[in-house]
Parts: sequence; C-alpha cells; structure tokens
Amino acid sequence: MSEGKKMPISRRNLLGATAGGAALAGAFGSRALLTGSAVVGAATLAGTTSARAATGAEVGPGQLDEYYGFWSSGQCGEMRILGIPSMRELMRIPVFNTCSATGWGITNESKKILTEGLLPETKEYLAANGHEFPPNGDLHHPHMSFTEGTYDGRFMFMNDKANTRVARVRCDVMKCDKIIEIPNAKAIHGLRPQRWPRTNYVFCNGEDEVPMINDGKILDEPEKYVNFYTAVDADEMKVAWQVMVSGNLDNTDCDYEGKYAFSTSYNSEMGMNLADMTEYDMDHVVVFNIAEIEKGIENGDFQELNGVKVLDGRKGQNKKYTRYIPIPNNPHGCNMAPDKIHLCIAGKLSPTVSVIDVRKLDAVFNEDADPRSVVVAEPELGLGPLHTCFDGEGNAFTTLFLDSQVVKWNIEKAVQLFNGEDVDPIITKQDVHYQPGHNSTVMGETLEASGKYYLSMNKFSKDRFLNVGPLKPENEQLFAIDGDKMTLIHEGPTFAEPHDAIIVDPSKVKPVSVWDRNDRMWADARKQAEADGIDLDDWQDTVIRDGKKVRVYMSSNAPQFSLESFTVQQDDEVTVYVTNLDDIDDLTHGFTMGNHAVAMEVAPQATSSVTFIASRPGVYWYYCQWFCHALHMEMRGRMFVEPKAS
Ligand code: CUK
Ligand code: CUA
Ligand code: CA
Repeated sequence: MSEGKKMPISRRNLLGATAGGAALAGAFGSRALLTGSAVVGAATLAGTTSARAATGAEVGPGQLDEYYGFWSSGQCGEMRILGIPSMRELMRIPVFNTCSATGWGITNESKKILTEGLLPETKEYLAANGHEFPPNGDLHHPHMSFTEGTYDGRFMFMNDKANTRVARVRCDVMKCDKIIEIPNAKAIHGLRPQRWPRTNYVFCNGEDEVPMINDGKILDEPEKYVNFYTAVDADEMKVAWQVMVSGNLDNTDCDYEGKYAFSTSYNSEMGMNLADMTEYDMDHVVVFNIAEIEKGIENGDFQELNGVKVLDGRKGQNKKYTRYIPIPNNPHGCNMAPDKIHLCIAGKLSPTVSVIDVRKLDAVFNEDADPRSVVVAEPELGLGPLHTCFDGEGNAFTTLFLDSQVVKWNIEKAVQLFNGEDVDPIITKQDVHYQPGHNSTVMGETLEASGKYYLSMNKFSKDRFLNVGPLKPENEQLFAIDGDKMTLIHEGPTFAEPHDAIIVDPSKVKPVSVWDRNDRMWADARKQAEADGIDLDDWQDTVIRDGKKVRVYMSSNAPQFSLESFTVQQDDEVTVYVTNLDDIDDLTHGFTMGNHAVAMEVAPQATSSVTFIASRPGVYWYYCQWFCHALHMEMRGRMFVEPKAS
C-alpha cells in the first residue's frame, strides 16, 4: 500500500467532512447502510399482482410483452434480453463469458471473435496463463446503435471493464460478432453510441490511470499517469482515435447534434487511494468537441501510440479538443435528456445533480466563456445520486443510492430554482429496495422517450427473498407510471449484476427466426468445406483426413445426425462441422461430445464447428444437447478413436 499524503481515511474524518459527509458516512459505514435500509424495508409494498391488473401491465401466458429490455449482467459478462413489463428473462447472449448451452468460447466461430481483437501482448499473457481469451468479463453498459437520435435496431454495443474490451452484438441474430481490446486505455467503463447523425462512433471511457507507455519503466509515479477517451468506429469495430485527458473517466454520454460527447471524472485529483480520490470538493465533466478532434486528426496533431492516433486533450493544452467543467463531488452518472438540451450529471457524494445546457458549450469552446456558465441548475435531490433517466415530458428520475429511493423531478423547475425562483423541482420520491444504481424508462435515451414504465436496478436484495446464503442476488423493481403516480408492478431477484438496461420498442428490433445459410458467422467453415469439396447446404456425412487433421462434416435433421459414427486416430486434431438443415422456428439442435469438453448450439440453418485433439482412444458418444424431438435422446452417435500403434 502506498503512503497517502493526507490523513488515512476513517469514518471519523468522513463524518466530519462537509457536503458529502453524510453521504460518505452512509457509503462506507455498513452499519449505517443497514439501518437505513431496514427503515425503508419496513414499509412493505402491496402485492404486485393486483397492481399489474390495476395499471394494465398484465402479460398473461402466451401474451407478448410490450417492450424489449436489453440488460447488462456485470461480472457475468453476458447480455440478457427481458420482456417488459413482465420482466420475464427471454434470452442470454454470451459476450465476454463462456456459455455451455450455446458453445460460446468453445466453437471455432466464437473463439475467433473472442481472440481476433486481442492485442498481441494480451495474447502472450493469456498463453502464459493457459488461456486463449479472457475467461471473465464485466459488462456494464449495453446500448443500441442510433440513427437520428433513436434506436435503429442494427447493433448493441457494450463494454468490458475487466479486460478493457468493447463488443458488438448483431440484433438480427442476437449474437456477438465483434470484440476488440482497446489499446492504451485501461478498464473501459462508460460507453455510448453516437446519437447523431448516426452511430459512427462508440465512445468509451478508460477508468483506470496508467503511464502513457505502460511497460514497467514507470511504476509508482502517478504524476506521469494518464487516461484515454476512445472513439471506436462502430461499422469497422476499430479504434478511430483517442484523446488523452486529465483525471480519470467514469460514465459517458453524447448530445443529439453530433457535436459534443461528455464524460464524468471522479478522480480529478489523480489520487491513488480513496482518501485522495475524494479530496476535492469539485471534480469535473470533460467535454469532447468531435469536429475539432476530427480536424486535429486531419491536421496531424497527434502522436501514434500502439497503432492509435492519440490527441492531447489534457487540461492547459489550450486546444479546442476538450473543456473541463467543474462539478461536485465524485460525479458518476452522465445522462443526456431527450429535450436535446439538458445533460444531467449525478453528484454521487454531492446530493445534487448538475444540469448542463449543451447549447452554451459553443461559447466555452469559442469564446473561452467560464466553463461553469453552462451549468443551469443544480438541484439538491437526496443522498447518493447515481444515474438519471427521462420520461420525454421534461421530467427526470434520479436514483439515490444512499437513500434507497428514486426522485422524480422537473428539469425546467430546477432551472427556475437555480435562477432564484421560489419553486420546488421535486415531484415525488419513491422507496426502492435497496440502493439503486442505474434506472431506465421506455426508450428513455432516445428522442422517443416515454415515461410509461420505470425500472430500478437495485444493488442489494438483503431481506426481500428467501435467504440463499452469503451471496445474495440483486433486486429489480419495475414501476408503472401514471402522471405523478409510481406503482410497483414487479419485484424480482436477478443474478450478478445488472448495471444498466435499455427498454426498446419492438418496432425497432426485428430478429430473424432462422439463420441465412450464407451468414458470415460461419464463412470460414464454408470456405474450408468448399476446399474439401463439401456442399454445406446439402446432407453431409463425410470424414476428410488431412495429415493429422480430420474434418468431420455432418448435418442434423430432427431427430438424427447424418453420421451415426465416425472414426479417427489417437492424437488426431478433429474438427466437427454440424449444419442444422431443419428450417423450422425454434428447432435448434446441439452437439456435445461426451467427456471431451465440447458442446455447442446449432440453431435452424446454422453451421457450427468445434476442434479438439482426440488424445484418448476409445468409444465416445456424441449427442444432441438441445431438446428437439420426441426422439431427442436417441439423437446421438459414436466417435471411435483408434489407439496409436505402439
Ligand atoms: S456504473 Cu454500475 S451503477 Cu458501471 Cu453504469 Cu453506475
Ligand atoms: Cu436434436 Cu436434440
Ligand atoms: Ca474526486
């Protein structure tokens, strides 16, 4: 542990501090946190079943939900799809994790996606530790691609804080198709697709501070550390450019004009421990000027670092790439309102939300106006404000982590209050259980925002469910909104850990039910099959030997594989290609090779492949692992592995 310059942090110091003092006491005193929660918990809410009926949010058996919900899963590393308002979990889409059901991380197709975007030095590190790709991920922020300020249903983008990656999921088939590791930056946290004119960029925040060239020559010299803001080319899934900044980066958002992007920084101090990171009363929001940055790239005002064009946007550079707006106090959430004007920055240790009028930013960049002149409201809302979402009618909902509440407030009234008028912007406060992080409304981060439902993603469930041991689930609550009334219609546990979710109108998303036989997902398999003289679109039952490599082509048609057995020799490298020729909705087959750590999904009309070394002689059964037919159990066959001649 490095020696802090200031007094070591203690509960007493924190309690003595002003402004954030009470918040800090709650944040770090677990006793205080428990007590607070118990009080809230005492007010048990009425049954959600009758509430559903009363609010018209009932979704009966066989009925479809009104909306899609796209969910993060934090340290589980996957993306999830839920139905809103039922909150039924519809699908899990593996991204940064591995998945036994789908074979993500096992099939050749998924391994390629998981490995091809890794940096060479990461591959080396992984190889030294017996991995091909990181076995873990930490997915916080899933967001859909935009065209002109609303979702266009093409892609979902998401971050991996654990291994500094960004991934893309195709919304036509709901599978991940690209994962890239971001050079230079460390710990990609906040992530947002550009809203206007379309998602050309995905903006990504690096949260952790490191030396510019992190090769071990500089270690405990924090004054030489930097942070990087990254714009990923969303179509190519390649880094377009990076901006070096002062302070760290937490959450990010962008405007509805394509001019500016924004990031919160809780560590403007560049502190290396808690006491130092919370020292200043004011941290900041960094504003990125997209056009100026693009000009800077064009004019060659960058250095190349690990193959990336990096501009210097640090404080005091006197360039038009960035501006720093002072904001109290370890700010967190960064949310652009659908009124196209107001950016809401949650104060976290300050009980305030700072409202920035983005129309005033031009003056800060062009006329060097006081950066604080863009702050048009700073209402005091409660303890521990983390994230804000919007109803499209000028109201905002801010989660209060420490108060275990959501506060609904009016943006215009907050501005009036800031101007000295005698108004109260707070409309209502609603208890949630417990300690909410993110929140969402229907289409809330688009021009089509609506306040029909409000989702609270709560970090603690504590006493709300049967005890399942020391590790407890999170708790999610869905409210129906009618005017100023919020009615709880769902409360349910979720496994680790939904940070964020978006709620999307089904008119925006049109997934297919059956794969296109020519999908690029298995382009490599198709190429190999062509070279082997195999028609992947036809019944395949061919085993091809190529030295020590054996390629097994088989099709599936419920309830049969085209091959009831095949033979290889010990130590052969075996690749099995399975094409599902069934083209019926929901008729997925699978392929599991017993005792070989091999399993995969093969959805209708898909081809999947898997490669393994048949190092053990003997008889091994393979079977279909997705229930497909009355004779699904019989859908199996044998691999004979002939022993090496001794
Ligand atoms: S962060 Cu999770 S509660 Cu990673 Cu979006 Cu604020
Ligand atoms: Cu095919 Cu189960
Ligand atoms: Ca700070």
